[in-house]
Amino acid sequence: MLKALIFDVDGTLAETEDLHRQAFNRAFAEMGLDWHWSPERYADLLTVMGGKERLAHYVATEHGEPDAARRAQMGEIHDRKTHLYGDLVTGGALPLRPGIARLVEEARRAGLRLAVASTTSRPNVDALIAVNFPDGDPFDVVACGDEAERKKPHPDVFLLALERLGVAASEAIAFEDSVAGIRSALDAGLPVVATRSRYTGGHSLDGAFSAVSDLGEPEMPHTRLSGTAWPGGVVTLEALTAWHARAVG
Ligand code: XBP
Ligand code: MG
Repeated sequence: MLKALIFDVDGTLAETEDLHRQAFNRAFAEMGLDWHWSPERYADLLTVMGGKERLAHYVATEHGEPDAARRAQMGEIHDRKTHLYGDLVTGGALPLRPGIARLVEEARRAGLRLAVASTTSRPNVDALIAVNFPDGDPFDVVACGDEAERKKPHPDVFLLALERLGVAASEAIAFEDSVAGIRSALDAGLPVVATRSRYTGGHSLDGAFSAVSDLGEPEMPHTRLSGTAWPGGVVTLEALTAWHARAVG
């Protein structure tokens, strides 16, 4: 039986990555660094999951192995970036992606358990949820990158979400936007619906049983990319439940 839905955050609940990029650039500027990540550069850097890890990769490849002072500065940059990201999100510039609010509400009404499993830091998830779910946080469980042993593409954060939900992987469906995220969910034993996002245009969505442009709305159907198609171009709880009964039993 389908008992839970588990959503990735960045690129799945909302197109957040460009706000992360802008927040990094603002933090660099505040610290007097002439570093700047263009959208193209950021798309490349997104092959590294985790903002701290992404920054470390950038510094090591562009500015040489960091010394102690630089490492300390990188910690300050990421803390400041998290703060600036929160300001940008709270500034209200970030709606949920098509179909997210609708499917969350359908699932909540049907008594399913809801979780997020993200690489990002907890304050970022809290800010996004507070702005986009003003009537109250609909998620029973939040599992974030800093709480898991290893970040995506390892399955740890999805396994943590399943553990906290108290459901088996065979009783849940995951939603993801990136190749690393899909791998993470699959390795946790979860079936995956992939919704390609702005920064994952070049990512393989292989392994997802269904890949679509987004979850769709009755008045704005999605584009099917591969795998399972959804009636009217809309991923509904009813259709997910029917798929799960057929495919998982
Ligand atoms: C995607 C990520 C995150 C964000 C930045 O997360 O890789 O690291 O880019 O957030 P998701 P932090 O799994 O939700 O797609 O700087 O807080 O790491
Ligand atoms: Mg993502």
